[in-house]
Amino acid sequence: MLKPILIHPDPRLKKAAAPVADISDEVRALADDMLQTMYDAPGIGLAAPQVGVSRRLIVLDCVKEEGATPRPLVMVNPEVIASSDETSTYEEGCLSIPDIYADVTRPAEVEVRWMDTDGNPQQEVFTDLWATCVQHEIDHLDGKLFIDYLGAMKRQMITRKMVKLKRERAREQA
Ligand code: GNR
Ligand code: NI
Repeated sequence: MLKPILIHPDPRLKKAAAPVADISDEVRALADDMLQTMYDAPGIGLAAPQVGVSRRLIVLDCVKEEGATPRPLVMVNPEVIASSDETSTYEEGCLSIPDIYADVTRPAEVEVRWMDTDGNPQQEVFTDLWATCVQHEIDHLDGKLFIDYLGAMKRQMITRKMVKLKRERAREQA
């Protein structure tokens, strides 16, 4: 089932999410809905707070080449346990901030620990777009958006644009 994606500014996107206490069928169903919503958007990642659920759950699939085998990853309670000193800069976007893109510099490699939907602990080193995306998603769990890395002026300009977009969308709804 597709879930509506919250658009910035929204207090639910600014709140730190609580850990998932136990991996239930409800959590697995939410992860399935999030993957479907992410692919439909289309996006390469999605965090539970973006669909209004304040829990530490993210999904991602950064395989981009047309025809390549997809790699859907579901991470419960993900944590960055190590980051490289080397950084990389990517032009980031966010499904909660549509049609806005900006360069963000982050550690080039991160080691992430998480729980899969079978309750098994997992750990992996991510590089390139995967590293950027997993850090972007974990930021969502801490109530942080990529525009928080930009200067105050740029951020304010983007926020104003989003307020306008939301107003227009609300008007279309009515
Ligand atoms: O679809 C997305 N693309 C993207 C591009 C560069 C860096 C991060 C991302 S994540 C984003 C989907 C999203 O908003 N996830 O929270
Ligand atoms: Ni995002």
